[in-house]
Amino acid sequence: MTSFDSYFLMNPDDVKMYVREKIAGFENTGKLSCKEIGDGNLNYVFRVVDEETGSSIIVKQAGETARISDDFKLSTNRIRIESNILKLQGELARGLVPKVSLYDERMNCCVMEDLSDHTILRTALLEQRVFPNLAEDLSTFMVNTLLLTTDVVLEHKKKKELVKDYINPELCEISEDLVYTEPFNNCNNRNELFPANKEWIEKTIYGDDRLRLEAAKLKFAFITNAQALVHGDLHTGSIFVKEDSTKVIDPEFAFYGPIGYDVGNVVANLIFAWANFTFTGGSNLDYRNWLESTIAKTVDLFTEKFLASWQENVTDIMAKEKGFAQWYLDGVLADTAGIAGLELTRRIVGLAKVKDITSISDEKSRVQAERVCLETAKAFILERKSYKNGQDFLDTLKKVYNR
Ligand code: SR1
Ligand code: MG
Repeated sequence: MTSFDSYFLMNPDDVKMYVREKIAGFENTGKLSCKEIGDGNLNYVFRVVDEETGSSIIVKQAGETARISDDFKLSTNRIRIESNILKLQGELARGLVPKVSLYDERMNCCVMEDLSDHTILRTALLEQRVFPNLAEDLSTFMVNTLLLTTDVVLEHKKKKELVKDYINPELCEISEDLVYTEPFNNCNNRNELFPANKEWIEKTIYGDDRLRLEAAKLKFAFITNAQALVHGDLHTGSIFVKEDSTKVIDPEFAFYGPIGYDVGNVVANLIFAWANFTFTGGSNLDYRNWLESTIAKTVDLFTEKFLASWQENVTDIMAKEKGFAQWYLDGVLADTAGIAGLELTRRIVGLAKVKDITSISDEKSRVQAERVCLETAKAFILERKSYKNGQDFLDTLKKVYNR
């Protein structure tokens, strides 16, 4: 009989036993099936189905290294962070994250709602599917989980407690390396440049002193600006969608960091979907129009809801000074632009790629897609203080594309 009293990495048979032992409703069932379905870079995700009733559940377990590479030795504590923050985000942004039913600190796993009736947003966008509520849902998720965890809203000692609870040094180090460092100098030899773009990237990215200086400034803001409890990895692979529902998953990179880290990741990854559409000869104009308006609307609705929530929820007396909300928001939008630029850069230059770009099979088209994303990224990083609304982001993208 397997004991779940001390940690080991489970296989699907272990997970079936685990679920029978731990989860009410699954104890006496005659037939369970279990499959590892994870496609993320870090953890193992098992889907367990009761074949008699059709009920299903997800078990997510952390290994001591990253799933994609044993190079990354990681604390299994990330599952505690993920379980806790999903509960908190579930309170702040109702209906927009999966429900967690169990966190097991010995087995370093958690059990949560199965969202198999949803699709990963990145996959759905590559299929050119439209989700009318996406900008509404993502902007609500970001405003509620971000502004409401800042110290302009929370009592300051409570906020500092949260900063302590969500210290996440190893996963932050991954972002410090993969997002803020390696794409600008290949210092750890982990970058992978598309061969036909190698020389161009070496000159345009590694060879640009001004760009590297701005990336350095953004890096130390990421490390020191404990502004809000950010998701920390809010790309389109961390979002599940179906027609009338959006669920944000995988917050294991959560920590107290800049609000723009989440907003910038969303913007950049929607731009990757745009690049895929544009450079694979996409002709569905309804989809393109929806995608472009979603990029702009996500920023604009974020801004609108942020200012409305500010009026309603801010408690700090100095934060209520006239002009302070707009000054704070301008900083968030500048970070959003800078971080969107960093994300666009690192997913093309660095280790962790995105399918939107790697699946472009025609060499010339992929070269062009990468160059448009990287030139857009540079403008976002270098001119970040000039981005004030969603159209500003689209204008840069279109200007670069039409050059
Ligand atoms: C070693 S982890 C590589 C990337 O996958 C995660 O989803 C994060 O984006 C991280 O940077
Ligand atoms: Mg993930």
